[in-house]
Order: sequence, then C-alpha cells, then structure tokens
Amino acid sequence: MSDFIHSKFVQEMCDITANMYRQGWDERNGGNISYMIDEEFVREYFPEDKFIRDIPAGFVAHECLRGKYFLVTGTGKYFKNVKGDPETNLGLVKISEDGETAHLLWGYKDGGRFTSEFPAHLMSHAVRYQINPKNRIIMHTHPTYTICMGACLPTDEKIFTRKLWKSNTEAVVVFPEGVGVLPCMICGTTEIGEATAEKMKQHRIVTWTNHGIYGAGETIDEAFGLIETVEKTAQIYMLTLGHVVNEIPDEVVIGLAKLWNLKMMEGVIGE
Ligand code: 2HA
Ligand code: ZN
Repeated sequence: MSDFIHSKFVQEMCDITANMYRQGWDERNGGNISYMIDEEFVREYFPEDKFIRDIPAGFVAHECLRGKYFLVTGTGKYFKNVKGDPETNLGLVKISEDGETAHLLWGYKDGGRFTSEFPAHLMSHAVRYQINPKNRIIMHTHPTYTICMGACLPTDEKIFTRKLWKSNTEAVVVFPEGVGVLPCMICGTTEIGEATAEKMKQHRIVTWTNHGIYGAGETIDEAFGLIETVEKTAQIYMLTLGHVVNEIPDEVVIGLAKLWNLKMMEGVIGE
C-alpha cells in the first residue's frame, strides 16, 4: 500500500492548483476544488475507514452523496502552496450516513478544515451526479476576463452565452448548453450554493458576477477545460470590446453545433 500523498488524485490536485495560480486566477486564498473519489480507489490507500477527526459539514448533504469520499482544498489555503504541502492544504473526507458530518481520513494537518464553499460544492455535486453519475469535479476560481465580462454585461445568461459563442468558434463546441449566470451575491451562503446548483441543472459552467466561476466535469481536465475556454473567450471579447468588425455570424455558430451534432442552448442565436 503506498501513501495517499503519492496517489494520482493528490498529484492532479497539486498540478491543477499550481497551474490555475499561474494563470493569475487564484490570488491569496481564492478558488476551491472538490474531487469525488470512488471507494475502490480510496481502499487502495486506506484498507479501512480510520478517521482522524470529524468536521461538521455545515449543512445536510444530499442522500446521493452520503458515504462518498471527497478530496477538497482547505479553507483559507492558497492554491500556490498546495504543491509544496498537500497534506496541510488538502483533506480527504467521507460524508457521514446522515449527511451532517465529514469524517477526515487524511490531510488538513494543521487542524484546518475544508473550504467554506464546500456546502455549495456539495449542492452542485448532487445535481451534476444525478444528471451524470460520472461527474467527479466541482471547481471554483476567479478568472480575470470572465469577471470583467460579467461587469460589462447585463446578468442575462442568453446575452452572456451569445457574446461568447460569437467571439470564438471553439465556444459553442465546448459549451453548447451555454453558461449559467448568477447576479452579484454574498458568497459562502446557502443561497448562493442553492442558486448555483439550480443553474447546474442546465449548465456545467456558472458565472458569479463580480466574483468568478464554477465548473463541473467528469475529470479535472474537463472542468478546467470548460473554465479556460470561457476565460480565453472572455479575454477575446474584452480585448476587442467596442472594436469588433468580424463578429462570428449566426450561421457559423449554428453550423458548428450541427457539425458536431450538439444541442445548443435555446433562445441565444437567431432572435
Ligand atoms: O475560497 O474563492 O469564494 C475562497 C473563495 C471564496
Ligand atoms: Zn471565490
């Protein structure tokens, strides 16, 4: 049995947090990630559940998440520091059978706990998991141009999605279901967690106006790929704002979706 710190799960978290920090998205303690890990993989490192301590979940997790294991970034921790000390900056928890407690198996070595956004993550996990049982990742970060774009547009997901689709031909292909948009809200609350999860019923990406973005995926690559494509496109939009001569025509956006046999979010193009 090798040590969990050398598992691919911890390595993936180290690599992605370092990468996201280098993008300039995760200043100070900005951003958080939760990674659902199947029991069969947990057992490779922990033949039985031996808990270090219990942490109140802060809310009641949905039934479909009870007994599940999550590797989660710690509250107040900096993405830039995860790679150098994963055992302090990350924790592996099991959600209790009543959904009210997180049992700690590994990590948070300094006595810490999971991100304050973990309840919001779990609400989104529950929605995405029920839509797609292969969903494993919820990722939150503060990508600069996405935040700029949200500040320059009405908080309307059809308008936001349309601007993205018409700025970069990759956009409709990567997120044909569009981007969910929330207005400016107080983060760390149940309200924003519920509102995000509600949007996650239709979208794998949800922006928080004046704050950042939530992405979901089966893998770290999928969740990150969604976010980086939104961010790259938002950068194109913001750098060309007020100067565009060659906007992507509606028929090209529709043609791309047809070529790849994708179901587009309705009411975005051609109205
Ligand atoms: O974890 O990003 O939204 C810090 C945050 C809160
Ligand atoms: Zn944030």
